[in-house]
Amino acid sequence: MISRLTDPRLFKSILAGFVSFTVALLIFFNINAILNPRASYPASLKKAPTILSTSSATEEMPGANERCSQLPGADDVLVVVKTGATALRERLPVHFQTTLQCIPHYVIFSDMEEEFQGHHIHDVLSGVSARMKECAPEFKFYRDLHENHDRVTEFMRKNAHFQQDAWHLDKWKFVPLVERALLAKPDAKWFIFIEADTFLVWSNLLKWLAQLEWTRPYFLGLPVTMEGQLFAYGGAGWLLSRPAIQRMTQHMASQNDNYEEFTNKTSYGDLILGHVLEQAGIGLTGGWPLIQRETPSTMEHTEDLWCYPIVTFHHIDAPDIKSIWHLEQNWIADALTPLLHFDIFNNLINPLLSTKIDDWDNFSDGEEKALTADEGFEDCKRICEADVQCMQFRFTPRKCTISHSIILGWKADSSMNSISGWMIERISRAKASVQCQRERWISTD
Ligand SMILES: *[C@@H]1O[C@H](CO)[C@@H](O)[C@H](O)[C@H]1NC(C)=O
Ligand SMILES: CC(=O)N[C@H]1CO[C@H](CO)[C@@H](O)[C@@H]1O
Repeated sequence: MISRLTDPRLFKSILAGFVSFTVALLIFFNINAILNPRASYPASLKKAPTILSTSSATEEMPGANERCSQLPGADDVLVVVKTGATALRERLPVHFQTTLQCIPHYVIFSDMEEEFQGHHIHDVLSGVSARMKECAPEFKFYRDLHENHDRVTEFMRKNAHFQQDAWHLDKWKFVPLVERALLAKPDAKWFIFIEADTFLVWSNLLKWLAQLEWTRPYFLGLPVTMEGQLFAYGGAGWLLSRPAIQRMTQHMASQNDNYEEFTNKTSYGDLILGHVLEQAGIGLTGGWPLIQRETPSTMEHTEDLWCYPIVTFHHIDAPDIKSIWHLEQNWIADALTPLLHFDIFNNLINPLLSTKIDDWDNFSDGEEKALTADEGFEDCKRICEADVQCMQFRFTPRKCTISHSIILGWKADSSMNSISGWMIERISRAKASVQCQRERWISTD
């Protein structure tokens, strides 16, 4: 049951180039999202279908299950949301309507102090040294933002690069975030750090933490290595126990200038934090597959994940947050078992799969087979049928891509002539054979 798991594919796939590509996409599409609020989310991510898209967007949000705010252990956890003034207008409201309703102790840190929809937002950068605020190039944006604090939306309209600038500034938040979190709730046993596009399955988090010994210095997250540094991928969410933060702040006490200089030279905030924690003697414990950097639509659903609970998703938009949250609320109403990867698959993804969907793409790293100009969708399907493990396939002219894992994927531009199909019977058989006698958790000893 108890195993130390990391996902080896992640180490391969998360290359600096990929990260910067993702960042560029995020930057580009967020500008659209803010300038055009009706297209409520980055189009790149929204090429992925909204799960349960059949339920109308105008539907009233059902209330929280009354159990959700009284779950055992909730008082021992502080949820720390990291965001920025140029992102929170778009992203925070759905969290107020959903998960944050269930969480008794949370704090929101941003790059500017303000009141937003009745919530106090803290400026996590207020304590960065005056010296760095003067000389580090990222703080020009901070100064501009603060000069425009009464009209942020207008400021964003006038500054084409604001998303990029906001992202560059973000790296300065990670270390102060941890220090400020401890000050915000010194008696918390656990601190979980998420972003405004992270979805947290609160009921599962509490069940997970109940199994870990909080008195030990824990750093849990999704392991990534870049520039030789192991760290927890930020957007997927990461956790620290109180002793870990205490050890880090003691270590930092005499070294703050050094770490500010390190931050000044380093591009990624999550990498910076991983470095600081490592220097303080705190190792990272892998939390995959509980902690995910994908959405239900873009992740690979494989049978070996199905008996694991799910704790976070990343890159998630408001409609998907509502769908998963709704499922979680129904779940905790009558189930004592945690919400598993299987339940996400079974309730949100499986109903959307079909033997054939036109103009649909898979987002899969499958195996590619060349086809002749005469061969079509049916030929691609036969290739999949011939491989007993094949779960889905995608036909594009002269190419057939097959995959052993199940990924919903997204709508493809019709110019791509992309047609996807799933092996519905194989998937049903796989589902029927699942027996999660006891859910599997990532434990750390
Ligand atoms: C911070 O980095 C900038 C260049 O990005 C440099 O000009 C500045 O001197 C650095 N400041 C310190 C204190 O290292
Ligand atoms: C949109 C997208 O990423 N589609 C991918 C589906 O799978 C093939 C094969 O791996 C990729 O090349 C496509 O990019």
